[in-house]
Amino acid sequence: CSGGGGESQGQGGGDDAIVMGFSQVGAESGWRTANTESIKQAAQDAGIELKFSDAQQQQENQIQAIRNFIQQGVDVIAFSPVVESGWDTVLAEAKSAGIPVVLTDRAVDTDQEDVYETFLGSDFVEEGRKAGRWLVEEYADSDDGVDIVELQGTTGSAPAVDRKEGFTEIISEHDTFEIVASQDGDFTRSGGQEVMQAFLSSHDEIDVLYAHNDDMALGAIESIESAGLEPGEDITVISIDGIKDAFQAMADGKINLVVECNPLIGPQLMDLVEKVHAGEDVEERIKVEEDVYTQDEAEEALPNRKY
Ligand code: GZL
Repeated sequence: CSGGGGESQGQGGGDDAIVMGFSQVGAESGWRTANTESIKQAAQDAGIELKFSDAQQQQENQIQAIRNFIQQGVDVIAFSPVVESGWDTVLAEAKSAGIPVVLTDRAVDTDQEDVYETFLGSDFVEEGRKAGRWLVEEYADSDDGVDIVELQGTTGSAPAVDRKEGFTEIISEHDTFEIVASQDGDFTRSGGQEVMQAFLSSHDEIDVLYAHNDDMALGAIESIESAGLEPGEDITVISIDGIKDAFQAMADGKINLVVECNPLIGPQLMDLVEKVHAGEDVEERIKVEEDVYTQDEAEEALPNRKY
């Protein structure tokens, strides 16, 4: 695939360095910040010239960035699509320019064939299942109904769609559980705080909060405490990502479960970019390994957390 890359542009890495364009979703969460740092550090370590663009969670900014990369004739384009749909045209443009594309973190919905080489990212459906399985176990002996509020990630994004799907798949096997409210908090702390505040003012009885990421859970915890309730006690809190602040909140008894979603995929991504650039075959789907952590494991795990 080196044919489509054109001359290497700009400074750094020497004449034969791979030039890679990366369009990042934004800087909306602790997970995203760690993901960006991992990608930048890994590019530097690999001697890859990285052109990096932050889209501030706007799809049109990502599409523009990808077009700029095509214009500049980069060797490889990688990106984390903020939402699943709306990529067909720009992916076709990269393909006709002969520039290979690597998807990271989030997936796209497309019927087009061969418009990207591989997708490196977590299994968000499984992350949702893990959250659901723990909850079913936790409330196995409960005779009462369990009312759940759900803080969804960005509407239309793969993690929001899939984490909802996996969680619902598991809890719907039991009639104990009901999601009484579900709303988009955009993966941010402010979004989580605002939406949880609305949930609390419109629901007298909330047993569980299921947040699609830690930043929304941490924002929601502030609203729960402002309402005079104890997060982790009065309301069971389940979250996904595994950033340090969430582990600290777990150690403080305010979050009950964290499902890990590993952002540190920079080195794997650079290996893939080198293989793709060299025209080597790569697997179509590469999943990221990750765990689940309960409150009693938080204290011990905290010092070893890398993000
Ligand atoms: C998941 C990633 C999500 C994180 C959020 O891989 O796309 O986006 O869970 C981030 O923290 O905003």
